[in-house]
Amino acid sequence: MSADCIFCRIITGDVPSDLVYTDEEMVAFRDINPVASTHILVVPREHIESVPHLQPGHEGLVGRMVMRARALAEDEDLASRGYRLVVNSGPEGGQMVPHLHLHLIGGRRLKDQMG
Ligand code: DGP
Repeated sequence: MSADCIFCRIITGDVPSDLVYTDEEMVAFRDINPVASTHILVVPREHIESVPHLQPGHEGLVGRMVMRARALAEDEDLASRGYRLVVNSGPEGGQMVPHLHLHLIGGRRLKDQMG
């Protein structure tokens, strides 16, 4: 928990969000600035800043975040249509919120955006 972190404040409920999933180790909520009809963020409860801050022992968490994104994509009827999972990391990776998160984006044909 980091008091000045917007995602930590969403996790504690201090800041409202459109939650779509919650369990003991992660939450998922709709992005405030969606870029497609489905844009969900899968966020660990633990305040991990970014990919370089992952430690040995986080492998299972990261795997379960991906599997949760897959389940949410199924809930959103995206499994056969396709979707994108994105992790931005650090300033040059386009990360705006320094709390690790996985974007699930889908519902339209996405452009090639490899930089
Ligand atoms: P990134 O650039 O990968 O760090 O993406 C951060 C995303 O977080 C961005 O798409 C907008 C979203 N976001 C930022 N603040 C809030 C908030 O207060 N609520 C919600 N639901 N999303 C937020």
